[in-house]
Amino acid sequence: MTETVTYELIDGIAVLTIAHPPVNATSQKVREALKDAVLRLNDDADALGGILTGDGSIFVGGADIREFGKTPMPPALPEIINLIEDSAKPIVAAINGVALGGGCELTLGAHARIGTPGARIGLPEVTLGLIPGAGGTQRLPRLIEIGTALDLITSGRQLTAAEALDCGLFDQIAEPADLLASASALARELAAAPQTIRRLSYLPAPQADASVFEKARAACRARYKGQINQLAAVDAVEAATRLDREAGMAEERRLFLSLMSTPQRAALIHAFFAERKAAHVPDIKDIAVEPIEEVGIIGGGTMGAGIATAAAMAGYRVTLVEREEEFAARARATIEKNLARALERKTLKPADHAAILGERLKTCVGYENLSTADVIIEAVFENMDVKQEVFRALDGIAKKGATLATNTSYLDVNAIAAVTSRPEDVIGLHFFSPAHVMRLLEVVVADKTSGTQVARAFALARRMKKTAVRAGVCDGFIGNRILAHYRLAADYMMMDGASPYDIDAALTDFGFAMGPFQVADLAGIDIGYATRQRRAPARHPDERYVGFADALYHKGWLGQKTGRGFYIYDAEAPKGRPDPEVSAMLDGARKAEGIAPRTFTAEEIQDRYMAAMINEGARVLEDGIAQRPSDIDVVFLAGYGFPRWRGGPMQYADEIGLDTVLNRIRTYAAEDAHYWSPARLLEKLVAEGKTFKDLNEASA
Ligand code: 3H9
Repeated sequence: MTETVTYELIDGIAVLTIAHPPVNATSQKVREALKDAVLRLNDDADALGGILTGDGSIFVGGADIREFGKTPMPPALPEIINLIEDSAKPIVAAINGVALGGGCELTLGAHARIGTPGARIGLPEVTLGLIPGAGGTQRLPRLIEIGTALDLITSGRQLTAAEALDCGLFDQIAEPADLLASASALARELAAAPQTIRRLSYLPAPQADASVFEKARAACRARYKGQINQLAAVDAVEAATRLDREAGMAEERRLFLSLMSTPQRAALIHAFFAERKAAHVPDIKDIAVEPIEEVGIIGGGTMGAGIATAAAMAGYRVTLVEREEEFAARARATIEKNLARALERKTLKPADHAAILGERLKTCVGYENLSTADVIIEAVFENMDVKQEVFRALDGIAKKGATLATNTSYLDVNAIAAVTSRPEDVIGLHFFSPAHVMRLLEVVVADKTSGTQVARAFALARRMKKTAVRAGVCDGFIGNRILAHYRLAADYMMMDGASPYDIDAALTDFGFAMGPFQVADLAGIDIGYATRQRRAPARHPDERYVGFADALYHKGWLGQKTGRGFYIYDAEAPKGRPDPEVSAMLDGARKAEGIAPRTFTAEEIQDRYMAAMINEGARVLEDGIAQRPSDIDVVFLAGYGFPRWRGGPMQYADEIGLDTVLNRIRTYAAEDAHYWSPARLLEKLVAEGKTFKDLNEASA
């Protein structure tokens, strides 16, 4: 036996502890060692039974995801779990922390389950494009109510210990200090009455009629549009009701292995690792960060109040400063509303809610209230003069070493830093609205920002449960810069003959949460107008300008907030319906420009939109604005509604082939050589036969 699973006999009970940092994943070494340990338990004349537990704060984080896609190495996890289940001596799972995926399946192979109050359990395989592949779909519905099992397996939702006890997944809950003793007592009880040992996969097949599965399939189709593996999960659970033990297990394995080779599996696992890699910023890895306790926020609009909500929920003391008492009161009311919703959704505990409203949150007037803050985040009007004025004032009152952050979404952070005497402390923290809900945070590192401040920003993000991505300074940083570019592709297609409604439909079919014209209406036609006005002086003379939305702006059709934009919003269609008047205006605009409209298939719309996104993504890399292609993917997954099961734009580019993307760009360049000029990096990668994945792997 190797050291990945230790074997210790305590009072006649063998404690098998999986010790394989960081998450005790069931890698080949662990499977091998578990096999040895279970065989040893059964050979050990002094052992009455066994306990299976995890070392550290995690039970088992699942199968080793890094092994997926490689040649399988025996012994397979299902074999080990069968061995545990078939063990003549009882084995109790002592769940000391999270038990996920294969970890949960290991506990289902055991003969009883005891968890600590902080333990969580679930089968998150669907979030990785898979289904449970080590008996989870066959054993869980034999243990708990089949509807609950279906829900857990198709959603990947994790249960708290209390929920697990409630539904019968846990037999007991024990405090961490008592966990092994309780498990040992239970193992002894089972050893004394072997006829009471439940071997889940041998229990009678669970019963459910076909309508249960049809309903589950319909719900999955609606909720996980485009994804295939949730449907396979339903098939696997249904197999448990229809087939005998061996055939059910074989069907689960077949479905699991067939999903293993799909692009969706590759994309979702790429997304998992990409999110974790985004936190790897080489220049800050050795910097220790002093604890952050107080966060100051300037500006109490939707954004400032959202940031304040998120910071307060993360446990920080928060001081929000407004210009006038009335605005401060309004900001407090917004925060209170946000917190009430969090309470309702159980993402905030009543005690924390009370603490925030009682002492952790202060809304007031006057910058002097920020003199003790460790981090100050400015969220005022998006205008350089206004922001510079705020930073001049902050420079005078902020304590030494405080982080001075701007929440600008595109302005030059260097120019903001330049008005202070401490540019090394100035950084961009670009939150996305609503800031207490959206996961993405772009950490914008200006020329003089110190490593300490970057490290503090990542620490803050971690505590606020944000997905932070390092970005460099340019107009729009990573996300908004790329968005500004591919948004034009949609405008060009619209002017050349595609209706905004067909474009939106093609892109939501691709998997985007919303199409670009739906987004324009949601954000406000006035916002897009202001952006075009701001960019006008810097516009390249060869850039094709589409002023159609300007006409909507001048009519006062500002989108959802006025009930009319590209779409009409009324009682009949609260989510919007096509506007024949907009279509007629478009016909007129095309005629005025002498454009003979042509048709675009949904596929061409998707191809052009994606080619534009990937091309600008490559330029962002070329300019050093993003550290690696996977960081761009993370930005789009966490902040721009990109379908996770496609992995992000750069992963998608690899999937369809960079040469395909480049060929498309070159073809489109015949009609607009300026817009469709290929990124040098894309040309270089194609010439060298490389992919974005190669760049990801090469990056630290
Ligand atoms: C499965 O089980 C299939 C079976 O049904 C059938 C098999 C036949 N493997 O998240 P963290 C790495 S599918 C390999 O920052 P935390 C992670 O990349 C699996 N590596 O920690 C990171 O590395 P790095 C189903 C893994 O404490 C480091 O560990 N299971 C795995 O915030 C720390 O990770 C899941 O889907 C893994 N399974 O959270 C659970 N997991 O430092 C996936 C993590 O180099 N894992 N790593 O960046 C998680 O949800 C979280 O990692 C967990 C810990 C909650 C466990």
